[in-house]
This record gives sequence, C-alpha cells and structure tokens, in this order.
Amino acid sequence: MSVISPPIFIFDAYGTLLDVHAAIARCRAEAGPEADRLSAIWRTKQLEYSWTLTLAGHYVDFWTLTERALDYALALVPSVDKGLKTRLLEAYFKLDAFPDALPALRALKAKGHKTGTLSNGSPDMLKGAVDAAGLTSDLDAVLSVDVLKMFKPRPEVYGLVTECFKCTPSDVTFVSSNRWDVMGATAFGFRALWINRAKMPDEYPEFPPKQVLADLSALAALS
Ligand code: 2OP
Repeated sequence: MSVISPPIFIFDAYGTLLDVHAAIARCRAEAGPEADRLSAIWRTKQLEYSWTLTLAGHYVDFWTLTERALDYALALVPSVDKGLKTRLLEAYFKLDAFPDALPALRALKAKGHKTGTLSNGSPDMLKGAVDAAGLTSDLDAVLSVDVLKMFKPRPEVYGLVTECFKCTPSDVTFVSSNRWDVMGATAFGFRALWINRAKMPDEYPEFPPKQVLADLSALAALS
C-alpha cells in the first residue's frame, strides 16, 4: 500500500513526538523495580480521566489530570517513593522527544509540507515540552484542545486543525502512536498513519489507519 501524503502533517504529541516514559527514565534508579509499572499506570489513568470527564460533559485541564494520575499511580504502587512526585512532574513538563521526531519533522519541512501538533496537553505543558525537545521551529502550529474544553477523540478537536490551516480533512495526514487517536482522526476524515512502536495488536476495525509504520523515521521516505 502506498502512503498518500497530503500537504499538511499533524502529529499527536504525547507518545508520538514526546516519549511519555522519559520522565520515569530520568528517575529509574531511585524508583526501583516497579518503575515501568508505575509509568504505565500513570499514562493509563491520565488518558482515562480525559475520556471519562469528556463523556460526562466536564473538563479539567490535562496538566491537572497528569498530576492526579501520578498521585493515583503512586498510591497503587507503594514501592515507589512518593517523594519522587515533584521530580517526575518536572520531567513530564519537559519530556524528551523520541530521537526520530526532529529528523522526521525536518524531512517533511524540507519537502515543503506544513507541520503541526494537536494535543490533549494543556498549552503550558505542551509549549514546555515542545520547546525543551527543540521541536518548536519545525512546527507551524502547536494546537491544544484547551480552547474547546474537551479532549480527543471528540471530532470538534480535530476540527481545530482544519480551522487553523483553512483546509479540508482530506488535506491532512494525521500521525499518532495512539490507536484510539488514529480512530478519532480517521472518523473525522484525516488520512491517519499509526506509528506502532510497541507492536500492539490492531483495534477499532471500522476506522483503520491508512498505513502502519514502525516509527517516525519511515515518514522521511514519504513524498
Ligand atoms: C495527546 O498528546 C494525549 O497523547 C495524547 O493528545
């Protein structure tokens, strides 16, 4: 299957450009043997809160949800020192990008594509992480759901992209490592690529990705 590459490439942020497990990686030695379990629970709860609140018609910003999810994870995994909370949150605010993120953005920019990110992240945390990761100058737009007070995968959120770039959904290639986000983007009419770094099984059969890629380095080969 060939990749169709409309001119605008929009990336999910957390888990796609930014490594959500980079925070625990910075404290791994102190966190002990259950460090990875803690990080997985942290991420799962953070997402769960965003979806359940949106379903209930409420909104709490993603940074607050990130802190609450960490509190929950620390309570559930008592072997990890609760004193690491501040360091973990500071690290999350300035997450590392995946090593292939910047080269992929640069390759797309060199080919004349517009690029951006659309994230559930609140504006401050998104700016903090994108700046710290050195991605800012290679992104034409950094879009947060916060203006709408609802989270992906609500269709209104994907509409922020078409509004920002004054384009139609078919002009957009949406890139995410989160299969649920690929579902939302596909349902909205974007051509979505799934970055399946973790080799997870496929889901959401009604809303398949246009293509599955192992990582962002494959994007550089798109024309
Ligand atoms: C995002 O950046 C939460 O990964 C999700 O929107």
